[in-house]
Amino acid sequence: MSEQIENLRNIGISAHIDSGKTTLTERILYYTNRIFAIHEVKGKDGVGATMDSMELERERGITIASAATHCEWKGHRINIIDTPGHVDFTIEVERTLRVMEGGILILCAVGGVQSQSITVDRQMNRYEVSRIVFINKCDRSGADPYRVLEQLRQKLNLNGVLMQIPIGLEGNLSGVVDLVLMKAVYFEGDNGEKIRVEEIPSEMIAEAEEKREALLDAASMFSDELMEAILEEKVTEDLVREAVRKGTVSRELAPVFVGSAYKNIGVQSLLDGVTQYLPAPTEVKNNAIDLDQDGKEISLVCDPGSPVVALGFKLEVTPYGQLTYLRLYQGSLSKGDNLVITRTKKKIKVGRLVRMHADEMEDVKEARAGDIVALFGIDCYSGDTFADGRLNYSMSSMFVPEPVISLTVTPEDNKAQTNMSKALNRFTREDPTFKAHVDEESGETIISGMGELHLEVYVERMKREFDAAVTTGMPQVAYREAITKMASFDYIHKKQTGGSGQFGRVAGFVEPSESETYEFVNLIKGGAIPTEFISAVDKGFQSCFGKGQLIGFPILGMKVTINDGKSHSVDSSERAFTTAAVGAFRQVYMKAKPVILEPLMKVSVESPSEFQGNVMGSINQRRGMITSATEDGAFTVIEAEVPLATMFGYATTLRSLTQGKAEFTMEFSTYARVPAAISEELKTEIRKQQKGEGKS
Ligand SMILES: Nc1nc2c(ncn2[C@@H]2O[C@H](COP(=O)(O)OP(=O)(O)OP(=O)(O)O)[C@@H](O)[C@H]2O)c(=O)[nH]1
Ligand SMILES: [Mg+2]
Repeated sequence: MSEQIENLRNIGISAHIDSGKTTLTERILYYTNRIFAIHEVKGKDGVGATMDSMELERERGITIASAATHCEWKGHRINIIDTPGHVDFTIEVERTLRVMEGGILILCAVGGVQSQSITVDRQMNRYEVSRIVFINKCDRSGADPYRVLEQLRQKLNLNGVLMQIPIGLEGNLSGVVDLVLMKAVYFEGDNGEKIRVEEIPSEMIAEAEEKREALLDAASMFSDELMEAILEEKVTEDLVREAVRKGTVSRELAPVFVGSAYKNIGVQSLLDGVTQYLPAPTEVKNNAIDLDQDGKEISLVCDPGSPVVALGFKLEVTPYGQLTYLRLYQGSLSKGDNLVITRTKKKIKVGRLVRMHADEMEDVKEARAGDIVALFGIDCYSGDTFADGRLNYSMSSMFVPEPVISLTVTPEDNKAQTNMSKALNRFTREDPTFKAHVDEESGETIISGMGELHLEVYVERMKREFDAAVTTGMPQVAYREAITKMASFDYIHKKQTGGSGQFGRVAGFVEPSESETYEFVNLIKGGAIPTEFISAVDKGFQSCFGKGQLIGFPILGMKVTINDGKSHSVDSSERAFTTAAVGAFRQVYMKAKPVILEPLMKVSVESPSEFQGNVMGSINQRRGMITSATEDGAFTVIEAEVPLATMFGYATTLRSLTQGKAEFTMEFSTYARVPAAISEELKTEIRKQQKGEGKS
């Protein structure tokens, strides 16, 4: 097989929950001879799909951690990462799409564009990922790929164009018509491995011609040659493919394939699509910033001969050492090479270099620009840039959402305590959206993350993989505080205890700010506070932001301006000014009328229309605001914004309200002010809790 970069494809497989990502990947591995039998997600044989290798994944039939593999198809090498659909594990999608130039966006032929399809599409846009679309589950009753295509255009604003149409639908799905070849393709044998190409069934010819025309129309926008050929009726297969490829690589066109992964229909055509239309690593732009040139942006050159630049996008801590997934942007890597981690300037030696196949490692001697590999036994953080010692380059990392929910975990005995620390150490290293800390006042360990499922999975893994018996408290919402008014401060810190004393005065004002973070403005003139102490003042204020005085939660969006102060030639010090700032903060904060903010979640419920009333009622009860309700056949999709605090246990409620026939997803939308009435209750409740914790 050719090792040329032009024949390499890096693809992420992303989609809404349960749309068939892992099932599709299993087929891909089978047809490319990476595995020799197909096992289903939650299949009767109990083996489970290759990519869902974690015990919990197999039991629950969901993907939790993304997994990488690679295969060969018609002279191309394809690196694949299968990602989870549950939004609680969204960081896995984020870091995958950060490093892949191509993606397969799967849509369910029945569900169409669902809430997570929209999220994933947004992530693909964020990292400029070229995509092809697979409309899966065309075998299910209610399948309607044409409706899904319409949604793709309307809801995702993608220029979707059918490359194929299905032959039969639902139970009668038997193959696809390839609109480039204008042939019918059937997938036969026990596992759809035998491909039979035939003339298009006569009753489908008219439809196929109409759809091909639409394809040619769309493709010709990207090729004058094709446009001419259409006029002269001299269209060739190559001309069409080249045009579609151009449109796909520039992300102006999204070729759409149809089929059923489960029934083994259409997967090989999709693989052809991956190699034919998605970009090679050389065809996309990637940048780094040069820290030696004031952060100037540098275009990386996907060339094995250039000095190495690579991004560590995912970590796994194994009992034998850390596994670091790397995307190599330029240069070549071999065992024994030296690299430098830009953040720490630490020099590392490449020991074991491996390629991943789900949970297995395959040693390789060398990796080249464009490739995805893993290093073994290197100590670093997720998002670190690795470079040849001659370069001081850093690559922008990925977007990491903040946790919205937390939970106390209490080990049952000393052994559990030790094991829990080990587990938390590992999980927080691997997953930047999962955090753990010990509360200073109560001494309890608190874990926080993206949702109930996220935390539940880690607690379960602590028990299973680390033998850490723990009990958990009630889930707690990650509230925030924010001030609503401008207020001024003027605070003197003075202390005289023998020897040299402490003195510092800071004056200024605080005000609400648009930006979510802490802002500090220095308007001191004439050295009222000497320059060398300004950063100490800044530090003092900043240290207060983690804990507001209202309910003890972090503060969002506050600007601190200092405009006056005083120092003492002997008694002033950095420490004195930091303490003064903390005092000033305490003096001013409540005057600035703080309020409580709570996370609002974007909730999407898909339910049979007959239960629409029940679902809406349940959302209203939860202080939710319904933003839309769309009836689509027998199903209704209800979108709403609901406070996270009211959503605990919603899965159970929804099940009982809809006879288990509805599903919902939820993701963080924004922070919003808690209504006054509830705010009072909440204050009392949280204070009570904090006191209670203090005692225990
Ligand atoms: N009828 C039908 N079922 C399918 C098809 N593809 C997948 N499924 C089923 O849908 C369910 C979910 O499949 P998965 O492959 O786990 O879906 P996923 O997208 O990987 O799910 P997550 O990783 O948890 O988001 C399984 O029960 C599959 O057997 C298909 O083409 N047709
Ligand atoms: Mg999966």
